[in-house]
Amino acid sequence: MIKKEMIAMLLAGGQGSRLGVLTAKVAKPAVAFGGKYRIIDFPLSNCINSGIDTVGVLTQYQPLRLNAHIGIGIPWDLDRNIGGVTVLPPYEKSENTDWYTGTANAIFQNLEYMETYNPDYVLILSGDHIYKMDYEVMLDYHKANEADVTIAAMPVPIEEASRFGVVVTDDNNRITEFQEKPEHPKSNLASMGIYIFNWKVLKEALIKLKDQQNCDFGMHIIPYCFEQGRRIFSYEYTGYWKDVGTLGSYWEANMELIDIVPDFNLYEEFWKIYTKSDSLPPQYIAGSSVIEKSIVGEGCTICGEVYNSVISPDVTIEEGAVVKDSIIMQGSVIKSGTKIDKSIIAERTVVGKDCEIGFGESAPSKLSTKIYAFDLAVIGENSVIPDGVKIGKNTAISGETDLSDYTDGELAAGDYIIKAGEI
Ligand code: ADQ
Ligand code: ADP
Repeated sequence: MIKKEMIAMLLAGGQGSRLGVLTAKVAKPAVAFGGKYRIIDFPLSNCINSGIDTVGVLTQYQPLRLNAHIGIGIPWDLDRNIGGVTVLPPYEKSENTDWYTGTANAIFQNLEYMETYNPDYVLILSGDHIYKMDYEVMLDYHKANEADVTIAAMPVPIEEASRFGVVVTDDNNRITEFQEKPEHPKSNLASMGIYIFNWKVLKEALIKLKDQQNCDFGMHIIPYCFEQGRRIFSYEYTGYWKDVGTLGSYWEANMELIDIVPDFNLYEEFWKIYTKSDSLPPQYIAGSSVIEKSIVGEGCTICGEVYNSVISPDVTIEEGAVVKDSIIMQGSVIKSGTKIDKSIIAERTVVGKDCEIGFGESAPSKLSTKIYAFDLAVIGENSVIPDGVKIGKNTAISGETDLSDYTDGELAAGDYIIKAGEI
């Protein structure tokens, strides 16, 4: 194999349980985003835009859609014989066929893969963040500091800092302390979960901690590197970065795309976001339609009204339907007379005629308030919502639920349905 200066390892196996019904059937990195993309497109595009041509993608939870999406990496120009993108599921190795137990354990189980490229540096990435970053600039910074480890970090509101790894730095940006999701954060500089390691340092740490249960970067590898007195630096980033980890942040990040001057711009020529997309006919906008401030994907047929919304490809919105402040994913059909407000409708869902989704007072939620307390109505993929059904705010319908003859009480635990006429 050809030697590579830096390879990337993209962690894409987490469940993303906080996205609720959206990740019931797919891994979080494969969730649709921005009308055309899937979340993993952002780190993958960053890699290719940064000149990194060798990327291992570590999958685990519900990998099918992710595998189908990545394929052999053609959209990202990663379909090469040397390097390119390699999907690394836990069960496809000759030995050590265990499931990945933690992020660092997942990387450890792929030592051989990394070894083949004999890299000087390994870049560790998360598959579930929306941002643009030139990793080459981060590498230059890493080299200039003669660092062993560089952690990308950004300031966050202090009250949110305990969701993250938190770094404390000296005047030279050398990290003097690292706290993983601390109850009482000592700083508001949050680790973005993006690390550059000198390969030798990473390898030594992974082997040393190989018997550590659930070996994790934030919990174990970084603290171990401190113990060893390694030079660990913070690379401060101040651009747009979003861990779309909750339904609220996922919805917000989508909505931010349709601002007139979006904080996160999908239209920049010099930093393209690549994705695999189906070959679809052009969108058709009928005379009866009204569309305001929205993203509308290819292959859509819009006959109704759409305001402030992100509409993925191949969606049909029939005449008399009104969609507002919502995300409608690929292949869904919204039938005539239906009104949808502040909702997320996952892929290939059919919402029948004269439904009302996302209206009324907040439902007394039987769902985890941590996940659903955003006043959003969320419908999982492949659902069939019969004519005339009303589904209130703070409500989730799990995917593939055929509600055509539902009666109250027949739904899976945690779902909350408001029957027609109940609001
Ligand atoms: P978390 O956000 O908790 O913290 P974590 O659950 O460690 O992130 O997952 C990181 C990435 O690895 C995700 O993309 C996830 O999908 C993937 N992943 C998780 N388990 C995996 C497994 N077993 N196999 C393959 N992939 C897996 C981390 C850091 C914090 C930092 C935040 C920033 O630990 O210090 O602040 O990221 O978001
Ligand atoms: P997710 O990133 O969606 O939470 P996981 O299911 O892998 O994906 O969970 C990662 C970690 O984040 C878990 O330890 C979980 O307990 C924790 N977590 C869950 N909800 C929240 C939240 N609202 N804020 C911070 N951390 C959370």
